[in-house]
Amino acid sequence: MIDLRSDTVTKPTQQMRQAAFEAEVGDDVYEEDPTVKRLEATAAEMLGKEAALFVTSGTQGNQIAVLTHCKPGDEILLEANAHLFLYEGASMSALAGVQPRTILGNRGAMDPADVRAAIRPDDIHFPETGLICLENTHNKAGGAIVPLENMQQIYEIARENNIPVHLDGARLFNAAVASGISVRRFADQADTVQFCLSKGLGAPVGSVIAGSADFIRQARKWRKRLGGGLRQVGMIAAPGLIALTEMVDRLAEDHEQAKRLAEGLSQVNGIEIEGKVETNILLVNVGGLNQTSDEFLHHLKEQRVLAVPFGPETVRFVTNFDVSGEEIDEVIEKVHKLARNI
Ligand code: TLP
Repeated sequence: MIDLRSDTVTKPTQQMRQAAFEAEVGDDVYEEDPTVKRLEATAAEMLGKEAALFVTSGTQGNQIAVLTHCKPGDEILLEANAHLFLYEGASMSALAGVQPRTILGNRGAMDPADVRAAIRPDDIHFPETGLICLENTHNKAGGAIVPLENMQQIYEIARENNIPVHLDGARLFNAAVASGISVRRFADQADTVQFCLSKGLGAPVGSVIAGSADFIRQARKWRKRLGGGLRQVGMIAAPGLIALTEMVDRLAEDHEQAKRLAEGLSQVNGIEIEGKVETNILLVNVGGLNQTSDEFLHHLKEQRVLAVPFGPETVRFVTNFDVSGEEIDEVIEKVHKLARNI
C-alpha cells in the first residue's frame, strides 16, 4: 500500500527506536523523567516560550489549552474549518463547557476585522470571549500557511481586548520550513502553542504545548485530570527529541513531493487541484470524473493507494517520509489509468 492518508501514518525511524530503547527515564508525574524534561526544554527554547509540556496527542494539547485558558460559559473564536471545531468531537463543549463561534476565513486565515467584530461586548446577556484560536498550517484549507502578518494583526486585537490566543500548530514546522519564517516568529503571535511530534516529524506518539511558566503549571494539572499524567514516559519522549533535532529540515522533501503529485494529477482529465499546494497536503476535486470522493477512494484502494475523503468530491493526499518519489510517480500513473477506465 502507498499510504497518503496522513503524515500521522509514518513509522518511527531506526534512530527513534534506538533512542526509545536507551532512554533515561523516571516518574514524570513527579517531574523526574530527564528525557521528558529535555524534550520540554528543547521545545520551549525552539518556540521562544518559558515552558512546555509533553502531551499524548494534538487533540489533548488543544483541549488542555482550552481548559486552561477558559471557564465554562466562555466563547471561543476560531476559523470555521479549524481542526478544533471540526475534528475534536466537540470536546471543547463536552469537556470545557465553552461554545465555539466560527469565522469563515480565506485559506484558513480569518479577516482580523471579522475577529474584532466577533469579540463580545460586556453585557449580561452575552458569553465572554475567552480565547481566540489560530491554526497553522491549516489542515482543511489544504496545508495552507496562514501569513505571519495575519497572525500579528489578530494577536494585536486580542491583546487590546485582553483575550488570550492559542495556536494549533500541529504542522507549525511545515509552515516554518516552507515559508522560511522561524517557528519562534509564528509562536510569538500566540500566548500558547500546540505542535505535533507525530505528524511530518515522524515520532510515534505525542505533542507539545508551550506557553508561560504559569500557564504550563496549570496545564500540567489539567493533563493529570484528563488521565494524561504518564510515568516512565521518556520511552516515548526520546523519539520526540529525535523528531525535533533530526527531522525538521527534511519536511521540505514532503513539500516537494506534494508539488510533484499535484503537477502529475493536474494532467489527469476530470481531476482538479483545489487551491495551491504550499506544504505537504494536496486537495483534489474528483467531481469531473463523475465520482464521489468515496467512490474514487474505493477504486484507488483497489490500486493499493490510500487517501482520505475531505468533502463530497474532495480527496486529501498527504505526503510523508514513508512515501518515496518513485511511489509518488506510481500514484500519478495509477490515477491516470483509473481515470481512463472509470
Ligand atoms: N489531524 C488528523 C485528523 O484528525 C484529521 C490528520 O490526519 O490530519 N490539529 C490539526 C491541525 C490536525 O491536523 C490534527 C490531526 C490535530 C490537531 C490533532 O492531532 P492528534 O491526531 O494527535 O490528536
